[in-house]
Amino acid sequence: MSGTSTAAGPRRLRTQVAVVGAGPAGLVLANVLLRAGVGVAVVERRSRAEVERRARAGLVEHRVVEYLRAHGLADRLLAEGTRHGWCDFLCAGRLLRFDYGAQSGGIRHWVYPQQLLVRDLIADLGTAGHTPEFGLPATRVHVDGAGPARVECPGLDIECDYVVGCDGPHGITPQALPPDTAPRAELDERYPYDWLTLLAEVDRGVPGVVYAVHEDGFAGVMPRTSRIARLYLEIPAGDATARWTAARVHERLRTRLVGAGAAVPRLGRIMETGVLRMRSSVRQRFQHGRLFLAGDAAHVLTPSGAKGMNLAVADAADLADALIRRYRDGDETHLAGYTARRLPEVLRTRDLAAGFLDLLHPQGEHPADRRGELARRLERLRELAEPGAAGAAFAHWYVGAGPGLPVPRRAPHGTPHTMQSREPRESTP
Ligand code: RFL
Repeated sequence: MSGTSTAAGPRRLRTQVAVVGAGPAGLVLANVLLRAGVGVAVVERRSRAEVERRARAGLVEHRVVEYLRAHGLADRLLAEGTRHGWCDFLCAGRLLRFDYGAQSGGIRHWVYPQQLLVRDLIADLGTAGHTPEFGLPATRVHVDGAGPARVECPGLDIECDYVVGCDGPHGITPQALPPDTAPRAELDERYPYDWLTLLAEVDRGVPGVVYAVHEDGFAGVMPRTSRIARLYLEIPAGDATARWTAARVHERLRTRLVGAGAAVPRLGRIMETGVLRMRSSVRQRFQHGRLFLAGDAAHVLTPSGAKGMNLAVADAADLADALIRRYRDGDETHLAGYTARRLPEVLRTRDLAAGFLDLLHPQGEHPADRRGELARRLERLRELAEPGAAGAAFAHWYVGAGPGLPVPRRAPHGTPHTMQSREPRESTP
């Protein structure tokens, strides 16, 4: 597929499903649809190099890994990722080890950086002959009226049966939904916490996630690779990144982490710094006619539960199943029920992530007030870390031990059902 315009106007392409955005949601959806014989075209506004180095998530749920494995999309993740089953809580000078792998009955999640998963999924699409079109932003989406749906890009018009918006909250597709799908006020929440987020080289691998609940503010250390970790530091509301020099970051991390005795790695080069202003936002509906939203385009959560990427893949899995049923059986009821199936899980995840976020931040304007609250936080963290109902429930949620994601039915001979494939077809008017 090429996005070059001609003197005669934009080139046209006809396919079954147009996917806007090559993040985890769009790439999983495209791979699964193609494997089932559904025609797909993916457009992505960033370059391939940019997409493949966009470091964000790192914890991949058990059910997501199983889903990717079932589709032959997890080979490198399984070979190079690591399974994780515990984290440390630091609070009031105490270290509590939470063995959530044991509390979930032996199920663990995986550490594998998002940009590596994205790289693998792009390579898988390439092997199938469907490399996304990079550097090509969708500029308009038409889903109303008779005739095929359309995605407009500079120099290219895609005609399709369905458009799936996987372009994040600031993409073009959320804007194409009517106002009554926008998040209600109570589902569009700004939490009173700002985190500095850093990607840094470390002198040794981080063996498990560390959550430090400290009167000076929250700090977190997340494993990524043997030489790289993601770090979070709560900072005063509205504080700018520029005020956080490497020296100040090191000093704050030492105060919040080392004091409680956790084995914290020595930081080397800081590769990336940003500020996350904690918020969550969930749309009322994730669909309108022939347009469906998946992942961050439909809902943004705080990173406290490490669920954004996992939900994005879960949305993609649900939509892939519904679209495959539509093309295989001509049955549109599953597509119609997409929001009704996905919204409850998204809302539950939002609430659990927000509750966990609150737990990590003792309230109070001054360190002395927050110090007074640490004993209560320690009690609640202990409830989680010690074997019991609260810990088991959290553990199951955290590792993604719930019901598996829908894997399309297989034909009797063991290969996925295929349906009449309509490969992208290009024409120049
Ligand atoms: P993405 O990954 O943002 O991909 C959207 C893609 O759409 C493209 N795009 C367009 N393409 C064409 N035309 C247009 N008009 C377009 N507009 C945008 C963009 O360039 C982009 O490539 O969305 P997706 O696929 O929904 O995936 C969501 C996840 O990326 C996100 O939820 C997670 O990264 C959240 N998150 C975490 N999730 C986890 O499950 N586990 C974690 O441990 C975790 N840690 C994190 C995180 C997010 C973070 N940040 C930076 C917000 C840690 C951090 C620091």
